[in-house]
Amino acid sequence: MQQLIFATSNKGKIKEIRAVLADMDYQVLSMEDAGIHVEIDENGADFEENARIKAWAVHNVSHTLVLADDSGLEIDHLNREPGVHSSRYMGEDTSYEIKNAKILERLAGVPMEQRTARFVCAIAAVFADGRCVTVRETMEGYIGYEARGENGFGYDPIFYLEPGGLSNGELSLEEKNRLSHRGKALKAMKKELL
Ligand code: ITT
Repeated sequence: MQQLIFATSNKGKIKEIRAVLADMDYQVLSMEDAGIHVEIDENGADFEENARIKAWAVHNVSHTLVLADDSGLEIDHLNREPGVHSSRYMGEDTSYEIKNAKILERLAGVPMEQRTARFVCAIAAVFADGRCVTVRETMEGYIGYEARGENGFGYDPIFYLEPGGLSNGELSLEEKNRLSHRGKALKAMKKELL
């Protein structure tokens, strides 16, 4: 079986990635599995550039097929914050309980039609021969009025596909992968890997 390295240290992402790529003829290794520890400076201007920075940083060490995901949440009422800074928003070590509560507080009193938001996911692949491909997908939805659900990770409990519907934190792994930015980007990337 061929191997690919997915350049992420986010355990929530790797769980979703493994589920979508399960039917492919690839063993998916995290950076930890591959024994690769590189400092990556995610200083790109957008999601695509950051995904490429991560994939190249690992490919330059492994010289094998490497994929990387750069993703985040854009909230229209907050000028698309936290955006590319989603994991750094309020500090990397701040819990998502606190980050999500802060976002709900910043949106207090904002009516539903102005609470639009989207998750964005760019995935870059660098092949063994140095060829590079990037795909990008989004999941459009709303920031709700409360955090709900224990599934998923990060901002999932406050993100709702439809007003009054389930939060991403209430979706099963399969359901989230069917609808999400990452699930859709992975499906697009699968075509590039075939
Ligand atoms: P790696 O760089 O190691 O992959 P990271 O968590 O730092 O891990 P990013 O720089 O791409 O990854 O930041 C993505 C952040 O956006 C992530 O930490 C979450 O806060 C948020 N995010 C992205 N996708 C999400 C999802 O499906 N559900 C909830 N939050 C998500």
